[in-house]
Amino acid sequence: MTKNQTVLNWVNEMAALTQPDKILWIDGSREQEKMLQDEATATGEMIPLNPEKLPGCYLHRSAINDVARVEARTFICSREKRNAGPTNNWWDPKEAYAKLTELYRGSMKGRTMYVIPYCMGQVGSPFAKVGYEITDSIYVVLSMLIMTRVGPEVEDMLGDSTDFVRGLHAKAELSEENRYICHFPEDNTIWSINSGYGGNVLLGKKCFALRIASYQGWKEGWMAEHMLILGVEYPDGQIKYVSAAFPSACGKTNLAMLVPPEIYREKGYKVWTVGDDIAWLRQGPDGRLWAVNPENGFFGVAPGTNAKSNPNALASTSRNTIFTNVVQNLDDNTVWWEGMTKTPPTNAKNWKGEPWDCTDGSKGAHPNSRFTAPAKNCPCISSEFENPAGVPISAIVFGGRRAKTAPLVYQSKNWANGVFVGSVMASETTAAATGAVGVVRRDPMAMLPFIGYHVGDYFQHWLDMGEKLGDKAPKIFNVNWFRTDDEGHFIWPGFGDNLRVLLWILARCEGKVDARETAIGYVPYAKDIDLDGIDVDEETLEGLLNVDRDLWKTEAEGIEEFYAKVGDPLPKVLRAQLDSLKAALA
Ligand code: GTP
Ligand code: SPV
Ligand code: MN
Repeated sequence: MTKNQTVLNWVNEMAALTQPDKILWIDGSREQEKMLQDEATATGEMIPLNPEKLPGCYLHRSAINDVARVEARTFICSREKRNAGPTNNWWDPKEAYAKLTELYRGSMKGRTMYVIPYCMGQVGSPFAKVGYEITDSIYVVLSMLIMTRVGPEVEDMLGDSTDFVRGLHAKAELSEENRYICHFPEDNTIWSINSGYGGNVLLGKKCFALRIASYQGWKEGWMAEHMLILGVEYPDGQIKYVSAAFPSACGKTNLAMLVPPEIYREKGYKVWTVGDDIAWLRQGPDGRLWAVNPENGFFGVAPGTNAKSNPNALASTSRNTIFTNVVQNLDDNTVWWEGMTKTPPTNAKNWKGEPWDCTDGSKGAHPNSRFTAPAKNCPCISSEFENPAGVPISAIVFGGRRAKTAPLVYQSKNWANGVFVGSVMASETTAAATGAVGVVRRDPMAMLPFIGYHVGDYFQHWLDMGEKLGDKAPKIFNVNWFRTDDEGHFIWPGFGDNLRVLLWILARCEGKVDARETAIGYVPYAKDIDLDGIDVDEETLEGLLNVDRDLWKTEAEGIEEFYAKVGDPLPKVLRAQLDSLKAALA
């Protein structure tokens, strides 16, 4: 247990409020983890899986009304309303604290309060930051042990500093009406109540590493982004790093763990995973942009993950993994989800724990069912994963799910134009958050639900970072793996074949390949994307690269509307970018 008086005072204060029977300080030891696994097994909160086939693995079922992030109940409680901006729900911090205080009061009676000291980033790294999460959920403790770095070294790193994020989580009654995920950026504080699921409660993840950290990065001159980080290794051994921002359930984990197509593997190409969801980026001593993955595990989407689409993710889940809301195969006590194999198990329970055999057409696993797997399980984890200095970024890639409009890939004209491209991203919504699925919405930099301050200030911060980086700034691109044909089928094969696009991107960064200038930016010549070994002909590729003037005119109207919503704080530079786009389309 820490000697840090600020931590101790805060924990005492939260304990006085929530009134737990016991307080347990989490120390990161295997013994303590085992004790908690056994206790959660005894209560049924965690179901141990087949120890031969899935050693150290557990299944957890969340409450049926609690299966995804709840954006409508997520608040930025800045002192001034203006600072939450038009894309966040704002709540006056005094009112939020008052309301939630009443909800927390006595909520841990009869329960144990766990206090988790954790570090986002490599302990001791200049990027790293300490958080404490108080929770009454063993599931949260066991998940945080996988997703973050926990242990006495974290408390040593903090010393007697007061610079840590204070996270309070209580399951309470899991009531939907009283579910609140509140962020107090000016107080380094997160209060979450009445949920037990994923991004609502693993407070190191979206709440700290994106919402609070984006605010800290703005104040301190660095960036917290919803980005994967990967390294492409060339046959000569050289490795180039790319970070990519796609909205939730739009392919970050898959791209981060990409397996090169066979003909590339034979030549010696490899892809290494540094991170699959979050990147913290700052200018390094050499003037370039460097990135670390602040997480220590993957909280990945289960459905669709299989030995062909993402063998590395599947391998990552082979041991010491928690599965949430997937199918339990009762024949051998393993797990299953849609898209894992062709044939569902016949003797099984669905994600709700009901007998299930798929004959009624219902889904066995929830569409947002997930695995929580240690990063070190990943066969393609980068040798730089633990490097406290991070990796230098050559290219930043934005992308989303667009059935039409966005071409397979294009390059922005310069940093400011790249910030424009990121700021006007749009994507179809997915099951990762509650609400309608498949609706196109603006999702700037894939950060719409994660920016902890005013979106206009956030855009300005991106522009300022570009000024600082100057000619050492990464090049900015946009990709879309999700264009569909008239029958609604994806045209581009995606997954491993996305390497073909990454190689064009990296070739552009080194000035090794030409491109065609269009109204929206530089688009590849079809001949420059290698189609060897796939079932896509050059004509189809031309189609995928097409920039449709009419669709883009409609797009420009959508951007206009979104920018109007951003209001006055919208940087003039971006307004000018929109005007030149319109002029180029006219
Ligand atoms: P979060 O963890 O929610 O942030 O999601 P993510 O961005 O990591 O998405 P993930 O890689 O888990 O992919 C989500 C879904 O998109 C899965 O069903 C994948 O099978 C599908 N997907 C990923 N990459 C591709 C691709 O290149 N093409 C197609 N068609 N689908 C893809
Ligand atoms: C996402 O929704 O982008 C996720 C899952 O990565 S969650 O942790 O629930 O936010
Ligand atoms: Mn995510």
